[in-house]
Amino acid sequence: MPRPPVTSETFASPLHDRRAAAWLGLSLGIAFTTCFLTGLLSHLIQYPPGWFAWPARPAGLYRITQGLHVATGIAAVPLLLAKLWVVYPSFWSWPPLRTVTHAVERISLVPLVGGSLFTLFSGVANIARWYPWHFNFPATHYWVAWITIGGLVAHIGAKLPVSAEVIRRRRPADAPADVEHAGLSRRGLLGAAFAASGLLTLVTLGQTLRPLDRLGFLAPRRPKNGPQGLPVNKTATGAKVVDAANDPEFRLTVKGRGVTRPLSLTLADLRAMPQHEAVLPIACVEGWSSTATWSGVRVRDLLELAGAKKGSTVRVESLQPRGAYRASTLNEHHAADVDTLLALDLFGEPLHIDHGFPVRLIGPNRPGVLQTKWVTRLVVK
Ligand SMILES: Nc1nc2c(c(=O)[nH]1)N[C@H]1C(S)=C(S)[C@@H](COP(=O)(O)O)O[C@H]1N2
Ligand SMILES: [Mo]
Repeated sequence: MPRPPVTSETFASPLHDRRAAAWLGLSLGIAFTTCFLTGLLSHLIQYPPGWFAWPARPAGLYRITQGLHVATGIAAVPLLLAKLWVVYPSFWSWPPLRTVTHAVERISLVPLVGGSLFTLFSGVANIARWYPWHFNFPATHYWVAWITIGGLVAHIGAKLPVSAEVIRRRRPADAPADVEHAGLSRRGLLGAAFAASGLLTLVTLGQTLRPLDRLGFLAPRRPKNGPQGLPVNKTATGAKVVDAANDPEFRLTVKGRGVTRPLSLTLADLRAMPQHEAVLPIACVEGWSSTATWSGVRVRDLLELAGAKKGSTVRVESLQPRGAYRASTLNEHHAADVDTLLALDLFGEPLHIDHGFPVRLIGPNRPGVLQTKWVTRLVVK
């Protein structure tokens, strides 16, 4: 085979070295695994298979797991870029495929590198609410994550012995000292990658950690921006519910196979029922979260009034005519929880229309997308 003009030996920088690759690889492995597992959990909660029922307690658990998902994804961006820069000479290694193991290892780089770039880019774009694509984000992000993790498992299998050896060993005495080379040293590169990673994470975490709020200048949602001191993702105008929400004929109905006494209640009827207060966060899948004091009617009280059986699940439907988030389901734990409310008030005042006036669902330990606004119907299964 003729030798190509560019091979791995063309790149002689000491930065492209195995120690840097191993340390970056270890950090990326931890970040990706955490990001994948928390993402998988979020997917299970939103599209639960029969064997899975996400508990209602602890109330703030999803806020933590999803905060971790977004934080580890963001932290991985500078690490991945540094890692690709460190290892790109080996993409030109010659001959391209030496043995079967070498072939498997190299082919697994296609899903690994392609998948990593795709999931990180689409995730960050989603947080920034920028959708430069036409595919369904959650489904594509989810499936590409599996492909990426497949590539990662193969890659770790291939590289673990070498990397573990490199990391365990101290720097050999005869290794070329960094200072001999002009430009960025290997330590400098590693330091810069880790610093960028930490800083990016810190300035984005302001969207979920109140003490970091003032640092959160990269966070698109801040805990206190928005009407009634709470961020809004979908406005009433955007959801096309303004007229229906302000209609004096508004009714909340409770119906379905699981109900013996169907209900149709006015806003005044709801206000006349026992009111309960709960301090609960909105924890958006995009990573921002914010705690608020809500009050309204317990879903379990309504179910009891309607004669629903214990352990019922409930579909909560919005006035919103269209859209993926116009309805959500309460599993038996969420439907029965004392803090799962159809809220009428936020911080002691009637809900702002962008927060779901006249009635919204709020419950413990639920992703923001499942806290349905402008609720008009409960369908008991
Ligand atoms: N009907 C309806 N409810 C909805 C949504 C929606 O698009 N339509 N968006 C959800 C999302 S993604 C989040 S994070 C929360 C945001 O609640 P907030 O606007 O009151 O802060 O509402 C949820 N409820
Ligand atoms: Mo959300």
